[in-house]
Amino acid sequence: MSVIREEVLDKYSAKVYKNRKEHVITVGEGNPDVVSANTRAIPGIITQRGCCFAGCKGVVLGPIKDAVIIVHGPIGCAFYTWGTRRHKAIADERKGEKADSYLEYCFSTDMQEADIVFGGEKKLKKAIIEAMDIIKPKAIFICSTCPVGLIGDDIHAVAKWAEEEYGIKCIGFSCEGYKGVSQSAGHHIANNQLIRHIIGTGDKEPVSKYSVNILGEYNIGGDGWEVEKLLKRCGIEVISIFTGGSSYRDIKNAHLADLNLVQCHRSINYVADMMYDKYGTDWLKINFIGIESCKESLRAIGEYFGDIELKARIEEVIADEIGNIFEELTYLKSKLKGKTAALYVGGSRSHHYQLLLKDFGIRTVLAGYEFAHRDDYEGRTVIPEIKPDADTKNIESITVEPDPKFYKVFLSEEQKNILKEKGILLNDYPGMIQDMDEGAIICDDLNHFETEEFLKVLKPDIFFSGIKDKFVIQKSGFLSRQLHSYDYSGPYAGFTGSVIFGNDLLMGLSTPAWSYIHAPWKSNPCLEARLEVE
Ligand code: CFN
Ligand code: HCA
Repeated sequence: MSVIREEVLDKYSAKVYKNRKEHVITVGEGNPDVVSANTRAIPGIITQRGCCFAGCKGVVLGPIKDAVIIVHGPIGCAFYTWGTRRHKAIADERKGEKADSYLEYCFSTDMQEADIVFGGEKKLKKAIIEAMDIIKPKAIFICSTCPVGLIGDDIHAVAKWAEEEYGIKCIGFSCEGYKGVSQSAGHHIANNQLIRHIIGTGDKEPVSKYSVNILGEYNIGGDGWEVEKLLKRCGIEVISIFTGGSSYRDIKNAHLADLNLVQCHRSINYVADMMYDKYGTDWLKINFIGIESCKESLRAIGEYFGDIELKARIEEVIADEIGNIFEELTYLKSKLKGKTAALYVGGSRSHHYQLLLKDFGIRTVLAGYEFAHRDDYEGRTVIPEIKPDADTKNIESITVEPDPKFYKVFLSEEQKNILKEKGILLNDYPGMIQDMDEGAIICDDLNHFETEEFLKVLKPDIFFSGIKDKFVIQKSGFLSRQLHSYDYSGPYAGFTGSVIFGNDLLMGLSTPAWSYIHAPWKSNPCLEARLEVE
């Protein structure tokens, strides 16, 4: 049993210890390594997680720029999901239509006590009438907060009324904060409504030979624009991005793309699976965070389409992008090599960013997710072509998740090779564990106490996380970078983004501010006094 793990957990009561020990593992100590995940956080433990509403409204729907999102509930829920996530967008100037991006606005019914007692549907209708009077959007989304579920307001009936009254798209999202155990439930609810009401309703055919959607890219700090630029350089058309910087009108046409590229699997795998089911659209797990990852992802797309010209173009783009950053990259590597890092983010970045850190020679000593599921830690293989009772019988000990449409399994490398040799399409989704060194710690649903304790024992050079713990970390004398908001920097995706990331780290590590971390009067006297004795 890992000494480090025990050093941190052993301060807990027996009951809490029993729970937390399932969520904290040392890589290489289990066979196979298993992490308990996606379970309810212990009340009062000061988890970093958010709620279902945050996952639906804030994460998946929030970046859609031309939909008015009305938060039906108290004003705080609307305010705290407004503008903090840095999902960027610019208004489109389309022929004959006005520019439309409403991300700067915050729409809410601002429910008061009387609405809770007598019902808030009237107020919601009023908010829609106002939005139609002032803005006239093509789509309105209504997101429920906790009290709405408790008093039973029927947001779906109001949405239906709005569609009939105004001839627009109006969709209700029953994403009350208390549902599920984290943001993750909200992702699922948003995904379901997108496929039910929007995807497939457009008819704008792609113009290029190869077209894709980018799923799970939210354009934080402009990441999505960076990826889109790369793909365009290779001659690949991007039909829609889910949902960074995207518009309701683009998402309508998603079903017309040839392929879905999945960046953040956690938040959007449901759309990928459902689109495969409904439209037969294949999906590829890619990752545009990290230099090696970018190369691999572009090459995988080339392989998927299998066109020699496309593959050659991709190689040219890679060579050119590397050429542009080579000098700076070499310098940054020489400065950052050998540092250690800890990462604690939502549901995919703790993994993706380890790969970028590896590009700079930075080793990860601790990583965890707020709300990921076991497959995000342990990996997943999707075999869309076969059913559970097919050819795989001769492959021993495979675990099958109950899913009627997809055959989701955890497979060893050997097992995968057997299937590949049979010509079966495997969609591999490697988990975080596979990319971590033996002896590194994985901690699911890390809390404030564990953050402070791990800092003391592991002493990483950099701790990547979010706003809730940033200042605790920094005041403890460790560099903290926010991997959610990028601390107002970015983009970090793509080749150029990698260099911006490296520069931000170097700047943070070498600031003279670290020399002021200890109070000067603790080591040197600040006041001088002379005692005169007569
Ligand atoms: S942009 Fe994404 S990449 S969508 Fe998800 S799992 Fe959150 S908002 Mo914060 S930064 Fe984070 Fe991921 Fe996917 Fe962001 S790691 S917690 S819900 N996330
Ligand atoms: C959320 C959004 C968040 C919070 C970031 C943070 C984001 O979980 O509701 O805690 O710093 O990226 O904005 O993850």
